[in-house]
Amino acid sequence: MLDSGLATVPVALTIAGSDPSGGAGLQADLKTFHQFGAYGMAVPTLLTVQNTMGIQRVTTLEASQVRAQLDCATSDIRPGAAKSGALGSSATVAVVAEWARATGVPLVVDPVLTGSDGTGLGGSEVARAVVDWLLPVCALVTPNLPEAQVLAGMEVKGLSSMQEAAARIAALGASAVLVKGGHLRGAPLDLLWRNGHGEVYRGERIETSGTHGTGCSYSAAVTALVAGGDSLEVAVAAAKAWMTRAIRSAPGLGMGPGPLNHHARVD
Ligand code: PXL
Repeated sequence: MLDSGLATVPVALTIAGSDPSGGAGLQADLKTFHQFGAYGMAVPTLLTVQNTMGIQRVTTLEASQVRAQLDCATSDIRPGAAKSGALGSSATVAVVAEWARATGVPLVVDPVLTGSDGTGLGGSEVARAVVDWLLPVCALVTPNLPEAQVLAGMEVKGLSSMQEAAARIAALGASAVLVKGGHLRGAPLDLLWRNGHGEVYRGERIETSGTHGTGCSYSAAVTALVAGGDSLEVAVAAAKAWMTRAIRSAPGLGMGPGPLNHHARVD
């Protein structure tokens, strides 16, 4: 049946890499979409061989294969919002940027320049392409602190430098910037920057090693909520509250830094 455009459920799409251990990448995104009540779609860009102890191998799909998946799936079912994760090549970054521009689907960009174990997921050429092509078309970019430092070209170590970095990243073309302060000492705070104005979201520090896939899941939660019609401000607040619960109740799986609890309650 043709998509009537009168979907009764929010539809969210992830364009990301596969983590067969299920804690990060598109597997984490789909679990998060589901938990937030969205119908999830997933276009893989690369396949990793990994578990909680690290990434052993990365196989990047052809950009033309990613384009064909995107066109085929989304010309049938149009997502209300999409997110991108690890894209693997500058050619795939170009495909995703072109798709977002042509369709107008709001795109949340997780830059995945440095992850909890970002080995082999990007590189400077991919990072350049994300800045040049993806930031200008995105609805939101969600760098962690090390990524904000790379994107803004400055040291970031507290709220005032987070604000400065967010303004610089917005000047690169991003409509909105969520700088995630999880790498700060003390209580983590995140900064949502848009229209020259910042909103601070405070969280609590949880001492745990169960943080595999936090970046993926956070941006996926925001994407699911935006797909359902929430504003970025509301989406970030609800996503952050869920992240805190999901990290606190991490199931303790695996021998390395384990996944969070995707079943955690949504407000
Ligand atoms: O968190 C960054 C990330 C993104 N995508 C995939 C990953 C990871 C980190 O492990 O595996 C597929």
